[in-house]
Amino acid sequence: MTVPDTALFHPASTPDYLPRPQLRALQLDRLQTIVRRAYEYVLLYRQRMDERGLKPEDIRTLDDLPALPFTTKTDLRDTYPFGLFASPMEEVVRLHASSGTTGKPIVVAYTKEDVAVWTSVMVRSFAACGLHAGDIIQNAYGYGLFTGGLGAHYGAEGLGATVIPISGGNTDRQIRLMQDFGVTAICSTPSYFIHLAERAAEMGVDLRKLPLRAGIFGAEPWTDSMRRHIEAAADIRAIDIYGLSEIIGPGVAVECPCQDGLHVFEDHFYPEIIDPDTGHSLPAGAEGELVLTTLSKFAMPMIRYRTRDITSLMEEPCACGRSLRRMRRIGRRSDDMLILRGVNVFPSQVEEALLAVEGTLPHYQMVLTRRHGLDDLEVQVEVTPEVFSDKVGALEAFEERLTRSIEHVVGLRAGVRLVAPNTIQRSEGKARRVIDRRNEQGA
Ligand code: DLL
Repeated sequence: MTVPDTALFHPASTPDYLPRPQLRALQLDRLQTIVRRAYEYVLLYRQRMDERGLKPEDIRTLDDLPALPFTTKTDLRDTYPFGLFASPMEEVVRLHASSGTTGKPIVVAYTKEDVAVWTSVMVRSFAACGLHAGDIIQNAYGYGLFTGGLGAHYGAEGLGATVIPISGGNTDRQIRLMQDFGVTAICSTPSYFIHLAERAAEMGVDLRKLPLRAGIFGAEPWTDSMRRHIEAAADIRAIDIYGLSEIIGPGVAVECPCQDGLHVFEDHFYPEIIDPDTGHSLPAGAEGELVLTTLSKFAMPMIRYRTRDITSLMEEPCACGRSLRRMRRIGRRSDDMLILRGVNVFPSQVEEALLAVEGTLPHYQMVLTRRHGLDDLEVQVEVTPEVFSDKVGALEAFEERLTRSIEHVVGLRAGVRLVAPNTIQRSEGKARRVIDRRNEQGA
């Protein structure tokens, strides 16, 4: 496997622009190697393939991939901590872990080569965003077991840019350094950046007047309305980056300057779209669950990993010239879905409905309770100080407008409560949008 020499980095020298037939040949070659490796070294893969009477040599073309069994988060939990490793510990140079919301954490492993691949896809991600040596990148993704911090760090260094490893939190200091060091790009979750922009305004710092020109935002779903809000508040380009620990971390897919879908680094991660209910592959362009296969990861190959993220693949070529297919931005996860009074509700739809009404701020929480055996949703949302200082009657009218907007987008009448500015808890990492109190006593 060749990894681009990042010191001499130029996007044209990467597989970003490979003609599709060449890319597919590379994918097949890597897929066959990885399936062989998984079968040889990982008991779970061997057992699952044996159950289906499959041998690695049965993977003759990329179209044979759907014959292979899926891997799920439960498999990672059940084999905790090291059961899916395909490399001996002597070759594993890094572990990351995610705590998850319930139960056991999951652990992921990297060999030196895996870290090099991760660095290369992050370098390519930053380059696709228009960053280069000379840029000063403030990395506000959390450092530690979360993959965001170190993933972006290695990528920024690999690109030859200057990285400020500040991690999440300590917002006032972030703003001071941003001014003092002339930061040109920031990496963080979109929700943390919104918090930072608000705090900057409170401190009398106008982000629009700073050299900051790009934000590389990911790790949580965010809508186009949120993007517009961020771009206007800071006069920057807000770029979407996607990834997940199980596959590598950030750097699985990223937007190019066209900002119309995220290019998947298909030479390392093979995407498929399936129906989340039946598991069947869906035709090109259809929306469904994203399934990813790592084509080059040694320490912990992932075969047909069910991400739970809902998207679709765009087959048409992109104006930027990259031959890598794009996926539409992830608005939701299949396990995000709430069913309330028979209506399917996703937090991203509620966000869209709220931000469609001028005067609403992108700080909201959905609180679920149960009354007399029936589920109830209350959407708490912050509004601008101008709206909030209005008379009671005006506030009620505003709440009613939001209720109607939600009803229009989601098809459900939910309670809306305007809350004072700065009431909804800010997060340094991923925002928590849903508070489920349905099983609390007395609820
Ligand atoms: O969040 C890796 C990452 C770090 C990505 C920094 C981008 C930037 P996990 O903690 O394992 O890894 O969470 C992965 O987060 O399955 C999606 O549901 C969600 N997610 C990540 N990026 C995006 C995005 C990191 N751009 C899970 N849009 C994924 C929407 C995203 N959801």
